[in-house]
Amino acid sequence: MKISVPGARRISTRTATAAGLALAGLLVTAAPAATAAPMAAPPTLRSAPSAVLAAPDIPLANVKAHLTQLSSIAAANGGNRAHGRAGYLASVNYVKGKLDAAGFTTSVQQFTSSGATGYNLIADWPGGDPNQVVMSGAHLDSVTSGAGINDNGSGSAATLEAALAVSRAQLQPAKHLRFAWWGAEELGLIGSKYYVNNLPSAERAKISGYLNFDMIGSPNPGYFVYDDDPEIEQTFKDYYAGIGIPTEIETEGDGRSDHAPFQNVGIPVGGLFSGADYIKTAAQAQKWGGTSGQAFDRCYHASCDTTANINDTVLDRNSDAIAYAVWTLSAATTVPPAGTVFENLADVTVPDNGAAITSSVTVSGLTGNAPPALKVGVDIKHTWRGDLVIDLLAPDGTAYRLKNSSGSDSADNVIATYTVNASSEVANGVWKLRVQDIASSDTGYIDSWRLTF
Ligand code: DTR
Ligand code: CA
Ligand code: ZN
Ligand code: ZN
Repeated sequence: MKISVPGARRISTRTATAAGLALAGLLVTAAPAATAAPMAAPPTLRSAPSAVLAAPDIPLANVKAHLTQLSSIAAANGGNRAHGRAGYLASVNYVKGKLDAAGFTTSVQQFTSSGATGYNLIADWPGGDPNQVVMSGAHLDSVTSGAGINDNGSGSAATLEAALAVSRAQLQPAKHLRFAWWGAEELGLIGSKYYVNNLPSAERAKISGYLNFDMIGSPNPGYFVYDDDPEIEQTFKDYYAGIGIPTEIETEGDGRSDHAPFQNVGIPVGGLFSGADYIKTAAQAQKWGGTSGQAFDRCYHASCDTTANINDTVLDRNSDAIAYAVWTLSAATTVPPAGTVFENLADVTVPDNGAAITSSVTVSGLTGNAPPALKVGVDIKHTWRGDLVIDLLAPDGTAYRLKNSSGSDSADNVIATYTVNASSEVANGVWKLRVQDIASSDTGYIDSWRLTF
């Protein structure tokens, strides 16, 4: 489809291939006064899911510091963190304190089980679509025989650190993030059952997925992914494929941890597991290392489930996988059709050693946020390009630096394509290219520039 707009060069349809899909994108141009002709919706074949805002690496040291704290709490409270014992409530208060300090909205839900008061800790990260809640959880209680560092300090600490990473990043995901630490899992999923049973159906319907992390640091580790919701499963598999670690489907877990109550009411679930009392096979030892013929965790539900009962590598990898899943699953799911281009062909003079000027492009007809790899093509004719500072301004005014000045760069012209992670920006709106010449005696102008979504 050719679109010509007064004052602009004829435009040919751009055909972009994305992940083997040929999507006929559209090149829409806007001369200064013109507004692009209404754009026929480009084919909306679902291209390969775009990458998402890069999740951070979760520092293993931070996760282990939480484990040390949980270990100390157990030591100071009769040697465990079990339901109904002082060590459990102390664990809740530790985790809650970290979350409150990080800006989460926390609440403690009480329930009674086996004659003792139990506690669920729920933490909401402000923002995101309240009708699309991505929830992550781990049981915080141990058995009475020990400190429960792998079962389930590992899941609790990694989930806590992922939440703190959200705060450090001041993440503004499209979907709402909620985190939970469950009580009395060891008595039969009591806390998570209580939460789900007391969640109104309208609130349940808002949970787009629940991710469960119970035993993710096992000393003789396996890399198991829950095989429940396909999208969640694939998300975890993508992460591990990205770091070259083979995974297996988790087969012993249905009903055996806190994802079960969510699954039982139709909420999509997923999660990670590094193994408990089952025995690692020779084939598993071949691909994962460790010891065949030995349990994944020989201290399962035993007093030796201490800070020494952790494999750092699996804990680190699983912690990073949690962050990846939280970032990925909470990102905007509507991405503009690949290959849609908006362009401004008007020449704009750049004042020599003067004020910055801008050239605008009005983006419309797209949905959701801009992609994490927004292409910004610039064509600036200017002698001694080292004079130039170039920024992209999003519709909300956020500036993304494309090029710094460089006194030594005496070459002419800036004809380049920059990639900007604009996934936190709404796609539609007036985007601007800002150019400033910060040194005298060389001059030039913006010839054209474009955005490719
Ligand atoms: N029931 C969990 C340990 C456990 C055993 N199998 C699985 C499978 C998936 C997650 C957890 C587990 C506990 O003792 O806390
Ligand atoms: Ca890490
Ligand atoms: Zn257990
Ligand atoms: Zn557990």
